[in-house]
Amino acid sequence: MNSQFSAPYLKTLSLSPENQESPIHFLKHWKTPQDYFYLRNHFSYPLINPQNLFLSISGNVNKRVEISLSELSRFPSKTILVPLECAGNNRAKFKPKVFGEQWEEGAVSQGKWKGVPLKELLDQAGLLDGSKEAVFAGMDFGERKDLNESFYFARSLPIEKALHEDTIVAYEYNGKPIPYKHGYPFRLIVPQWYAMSSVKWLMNIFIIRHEFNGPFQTKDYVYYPFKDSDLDKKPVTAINVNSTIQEPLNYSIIQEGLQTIRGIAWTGTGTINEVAISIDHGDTWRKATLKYRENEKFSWVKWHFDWEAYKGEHTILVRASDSEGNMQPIKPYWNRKGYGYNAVQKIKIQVE
Ligand SMILES: Nc1nc2c(c(=O)[nH]1)N[C@H]1C(S)=C(S)[C@@H](COP(=O)(O)O)O[C@H]1N2
Ligand SMILES: [Mo]
Repeated sequence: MNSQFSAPYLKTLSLSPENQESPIHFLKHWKTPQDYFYLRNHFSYPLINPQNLFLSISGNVNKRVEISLSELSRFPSKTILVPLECAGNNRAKFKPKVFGEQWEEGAVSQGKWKGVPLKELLDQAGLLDGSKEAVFAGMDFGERKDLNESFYFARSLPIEKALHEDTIVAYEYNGKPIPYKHGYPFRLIVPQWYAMSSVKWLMNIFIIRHEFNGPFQTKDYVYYPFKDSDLDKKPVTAINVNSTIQEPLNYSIIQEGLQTIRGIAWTGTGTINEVAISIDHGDTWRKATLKYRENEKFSWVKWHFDWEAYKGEHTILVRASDSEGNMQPIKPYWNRKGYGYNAVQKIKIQVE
């Protein structure tokens, strides 16, 4: 083997269950190759019976529906470029520190998901009056030590979000069947929301007339603003506006003269409309140049900023804002379980 052709690896946090970050500074493409897509799992991987690839819809519906993989691929489909970001991305940066997987900035990746709008499938089943939420259960399950009980990984969506035209049941990723570790054969894709909603190995959809109270809905993926009380809690839903620097690397030594600072930015609702850089700890900001992916409303944007680097130690800050008027804050919004981190990213570099 010629080492010239070696490729990046994922960054391992744990192996059972498997949690690995993307090598984010290598993600220069619009579509993350599956080998570099971050992995986030609550349980060990489910066993999948290739003879029995069905998705069921039941509950508050006119008739129970079972759909096979080949039937699903005959429905009208859409293909969308969607970033998935773990709600715990950057958790390691909260101060005071919070418990949970200590993700740095690599729990985000994006690619092309092809699938059928969930609405089409729900229409087949026929929603009955009073349908309030759709619950999505994966094939993976295991014990929750905190509750002394076993659960499937299950999440719900309000019925309006379930019926949104871009909420899809995906069966392909980047033009191929979804990779096993990312949810083969069926995966719910919920654009604009943190990725806990995008249930992998989707097996059952239940339509319910009340609010779902599974532990991944009501214990986890909830913002708790206070350390010692549950006061003012609220569910984790849409992605917060965010950005990251891919080049140069934190604590790298670079040459003086013209240098390009690069990265990506993305948001939940709306689109990115500005990315700004500060070299003076946030006193002044200068606009970076943005590159959008045409005809893809959810895609991250690529940004770059040409900088005349001068000798010394510098801190580079990046801050994105979106069309809904949201801007990355200087300080993160601290919450007990460490979700939704989106404070401005900082790197330190030395210029020689
Ligand atoms: N069935 C199932 N779906 C799941 C999860 C899981 O553990 N089981 N994890 C969720 C979370 S928290 C995230 S961030 C994404 C991770 O998707 P990936 O492993 O394809 O990157 O899947 C979501 N869907
Ligand atoms: Mo996540």
